[in-house]
Amino acid sequence: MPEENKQYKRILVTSALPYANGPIHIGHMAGVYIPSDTYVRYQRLKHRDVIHICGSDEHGVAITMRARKEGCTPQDIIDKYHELNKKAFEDFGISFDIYSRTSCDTHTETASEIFKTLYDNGKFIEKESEQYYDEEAKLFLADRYITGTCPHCGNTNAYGDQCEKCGTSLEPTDLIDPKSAISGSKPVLKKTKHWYMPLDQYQQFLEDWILKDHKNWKTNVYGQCKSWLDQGLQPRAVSRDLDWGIHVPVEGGEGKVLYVWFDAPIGYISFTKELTPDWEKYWKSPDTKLVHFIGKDNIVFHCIVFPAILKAEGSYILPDNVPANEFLNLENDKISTSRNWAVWLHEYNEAFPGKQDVLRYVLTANAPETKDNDFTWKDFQQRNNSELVAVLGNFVNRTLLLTDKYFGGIVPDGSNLTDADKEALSKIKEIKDSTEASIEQYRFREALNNAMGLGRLGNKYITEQEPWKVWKTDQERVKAILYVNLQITAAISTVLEPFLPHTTEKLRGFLNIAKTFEWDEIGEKELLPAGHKLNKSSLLFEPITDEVVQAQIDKLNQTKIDNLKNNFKPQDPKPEIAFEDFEKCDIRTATIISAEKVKKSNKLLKLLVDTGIDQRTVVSGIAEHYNPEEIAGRKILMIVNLKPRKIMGIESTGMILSAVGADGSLHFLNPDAELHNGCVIG
Ligand code: B3M
Ligand code: ZN
Repeated sequence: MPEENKQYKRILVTSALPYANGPIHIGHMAGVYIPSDTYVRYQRLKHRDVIHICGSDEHGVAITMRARKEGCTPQDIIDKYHELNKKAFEDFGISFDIYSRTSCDTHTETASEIFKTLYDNGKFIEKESEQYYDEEAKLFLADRYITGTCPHCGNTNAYGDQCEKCGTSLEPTDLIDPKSAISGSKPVLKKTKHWYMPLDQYQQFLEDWILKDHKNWKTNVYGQCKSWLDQGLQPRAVSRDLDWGIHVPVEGGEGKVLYVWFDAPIGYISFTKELTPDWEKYWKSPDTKLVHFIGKDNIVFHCIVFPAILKAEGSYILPDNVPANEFLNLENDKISTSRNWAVWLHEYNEAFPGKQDVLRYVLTANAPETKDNDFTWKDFQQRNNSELVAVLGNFVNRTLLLTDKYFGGIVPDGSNLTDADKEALSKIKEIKDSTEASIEQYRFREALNNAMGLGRLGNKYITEQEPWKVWKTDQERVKAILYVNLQITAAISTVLEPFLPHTTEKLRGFLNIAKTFEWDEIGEKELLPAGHKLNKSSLLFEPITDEVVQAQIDKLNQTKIDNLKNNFKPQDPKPEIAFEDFEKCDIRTATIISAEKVKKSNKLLKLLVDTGIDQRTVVSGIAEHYNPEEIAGRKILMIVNLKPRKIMGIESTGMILSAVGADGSLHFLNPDAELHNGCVIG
């Protein structure tokens, strides 16, 4: 292990447990699961004792809310999404050593045991507080089950923990006219007892452990921890008045469950128990390196709350690193499960069979490692076509095809190497070492770019050496050239395995090698000896067409329209007017005679309209909704007595009436019978 890791004998890697209340999307993959899988695959190549733990997080209000929304039970929800997500990860090639679920018995026992140990050792404080209670449904209300008016912006659909309109975080008692989302009744405040983790008592320990001993953590993680610590830690409830979750295993715990963020991280321990009888070797030995892969919204739970719980329990190790990523956006908009604004992993697997590595590549190359980043389908296509196909795939394909064509697929003799050949070969070690260093520091974007240096090296070398030309005059020389290319190709089949596991497996098949090369031997010794027989090869990557990408963009645009339609709320009515005010408006039936675009404007059309009274010019903001060639002859309604206005230098003498749909589309209005132009609308 590199210098800073020398004291560790094994590595315990955990990936955040996805809530089993919805599918996995590309934000989860970029933030957590691709980096963690890349890291673990590399550690396996180094023959380290490493295990990768994950599973479904199946408690918490998010699941009961989804069940209510879908009209089924929480058990139905977790069964559905646990299986869906487990399969999506498998199909994508995320190589967990175990993917379990927090509804399993081992977890219930483990979480209960840890809670009971802390309770028996007096580590909790017990406090009584007032919570909203629904007397009709006979249950206490979790924050998200209380709605009311936001005191800051007047939004009448604010939740007990947050107003999603103005973003203010709220306490349930802040809401005006609170209502139960269960029964609709007005909830009452009722006393209830809960157990609290006194995080304030671990302030000094956490300051020393994080701020002094872990200055090497990523700045986004270190910074968030510091701001939490600077604010001063407060006691945090570790139980809830809910019926879905792990029941509180102590006296007075009836009708109460463990807070989901108390139980979920303990899932890492429970699942390790399920994986191996040697679980304590991983969780209780100081020569284990524990690494939590998570998204930034989970930093406080993995760096402050869970370590405090384990510190209080006293027998577990704490994480060596928590390399949390920031968030990934989609086409410049926040990924959102509730708005269905996402690329779902299981749908990607279906739409792009055999192209899992393309998404792995793009989400690593574009990973939000230090700041939020954006995924676009155009970038997906561009990186596939200009990096995977044009560089890596092109180099490997030319090497293998030429070896087959000139030497019958046998690795040629590499004894007569020139300085240029030796120079190229010497770069392999440099590239492998830089890839290793970046992975060890959790810099996967940089590591991938370093590893892709092998493709760039090979492409540059083969283009400079031009074996297809040299073959005409010096076939001996071509042996050395292709020998060098094959050594670079062999290195690719291992150094890129952590990033592109499906592709490198396919490549090893072409090279006719049963397994990866020894990581530490790459760049140090010959990988493919002269005389080795290659198999027939095919393309590693195919170009992605505009049509394929447009279909995905159209799908997202349709989602946007569906969201607008499903969440349509009419504008508030305008202030009241007298009938006489309306009577001043002279509205007539009319017909558009001709239409043309207004120069330098993409919104305006210049129309010639027959109002039955006269023919007149009207400038109208309908260019994004109607094609000028298609609307001549269209019947419309028009206000004919508005004062003329100059718009883009054109005098406009009237206004067409139209309705804007929920999806922003614009529609002319016209009567339900054929009428002359000039009929009065009243
Ligand atoms: N279920 C994921 C989330 O906050 C949460 C992670 C638990 S890891 C122990 O979306
Ligand atoms: Zn608000």
